[in-house]
Amino acid sequence: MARRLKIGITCYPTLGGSGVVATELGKLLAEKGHEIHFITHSVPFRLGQFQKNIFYHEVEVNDYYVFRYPPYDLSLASKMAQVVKMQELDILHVHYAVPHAVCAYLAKEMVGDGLRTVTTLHGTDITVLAQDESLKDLIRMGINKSDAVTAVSKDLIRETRELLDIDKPIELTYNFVDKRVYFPRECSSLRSDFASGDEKILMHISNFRPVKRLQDVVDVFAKVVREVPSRLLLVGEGPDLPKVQAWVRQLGLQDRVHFLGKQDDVAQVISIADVMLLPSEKESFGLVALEAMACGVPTIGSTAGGIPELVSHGETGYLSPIGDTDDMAYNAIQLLRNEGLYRKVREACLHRARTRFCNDLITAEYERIYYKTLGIEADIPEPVCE
Ligand code: GMT
Repeated sequence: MARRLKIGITCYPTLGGSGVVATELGKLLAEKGHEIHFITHSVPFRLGQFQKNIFYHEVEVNDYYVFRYPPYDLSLASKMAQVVKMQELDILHVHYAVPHAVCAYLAKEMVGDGLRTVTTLHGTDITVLAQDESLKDLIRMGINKSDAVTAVSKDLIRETRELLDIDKPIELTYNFVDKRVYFPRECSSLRSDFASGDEKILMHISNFRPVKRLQDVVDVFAKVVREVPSRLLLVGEGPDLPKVQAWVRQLGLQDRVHFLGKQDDVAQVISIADVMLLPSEKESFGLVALEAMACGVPTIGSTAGGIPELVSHGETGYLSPIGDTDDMAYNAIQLLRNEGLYRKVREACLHRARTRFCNDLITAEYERIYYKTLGIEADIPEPVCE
C-alpha cells in the first residue's frame, strides 16, 4: 500500500459545483486515510460535521490602509505556503484556474521544489475568462506551471487547448456524486406539498446566471403545461431571478411556478422531480444533471459543452440545440406522457450514475494522478462500481 498523502485543497467554498466537487473529494480522500487541509476564505459549505483527517485553514485578507483593493490572491498564496511548510504537504490541489492555479505556483516558488501542484479546470475559468485577452496569459501560465492539470469533460479539454493554445497533457476527471447521498429518496409527502397526484414536476436548479438561460426554462415549461398538468420548481438564486419572476408573471404562470430559493438538501429536493431542465448556453459538465441522474431523474437540456458526455441522448435524457425550446418541450411531453419510456430512462439514469460517475471510481482516478505527479509507485485497485 502506497503511503498516505498530505493534500491541500483550495476551491471557491461558498458557491457552485466546483466547490461541491472539491469538498466532496476532500471528504472521500480523508475517509481513505489521506490527510486533507482545506485552504479557503471560509469553511466550504458542504464540509458538514467534524471528520477525521480533515483540517481547515482560513485565508485572512490583509486590509492595510493603503490597499484600495485588499490583495486576496497574495494572502491565499502566502497561506498556502505557510500550510505547506507547517503541515509538510505533498500536494496542493486547486479547483478553478483563476486565481487558484497562479496562487499555487507562487506558493511553490516560496516553499521550494518538493511540493507538487494539481489544477482542476471546471468551467467559466476557461470558457469565459480565457476569452478575456487581459487574463489569457495569466491563465495559460497558471496551467503550464501546474505539475498536473485535469478537466471535468472532454469538451473542456478541447476548449482549453483551443483558447489557450496549450499542449501539455490535461487529464479527464469527470465529476462524481456520492452514491450514499444521491439516490431516489422517499418523498411522497414533500411532493404532495407542490403537486397533486396527476401533476408532474419539472425542476431547474442553478445560480440563475445568464449562461443558464432561465428564459428557456420558463418557455419550455409554458409549452409543457399546455399539454401535461405540471408544476415548475425553481431552486437557487442569482442575478436573473427578478427577470424570471417577471417572465412568469407575464405568462400568467404564477400559480404553477414555485421559487424555492437556495436549498441545502439537494438530493431530497431533486427526488420530488420528474424531469430536470438544463438548457444552458455554456456548461462544461452540469453537475446538477448528474445529481438528478443519481436520483433517477432524467434531464431535458441543451447540447452545450460537456452535457452530452454526461446525459446520453435518448437513454438518460434528451438534448436539443441551445435555444430550441420547442424540441425540449416536445421531448419532455413525450417522456412525461409515456410511463414505460419514463421507467426505462429512469433505470438507465440510476445505472449510469452508479457506474460511470461513481465516487469510488473518480476518487481513485485523482489518487493515481497525485501519486504519478509525486513519482510514487502506487497500485490503486480499480473500484467495483455497480
Ligand atoms: O465555472 C463556473 O461558472 C462555475 C462553476 C461552478 O463552480 O459551479 O461551474 C462549472 O463547474 C461545475 C463543476 O465542475 C460544472 O458542473 C459546471 O458545468 C461548470 N459551469 C459552466 O461551465 C458554466
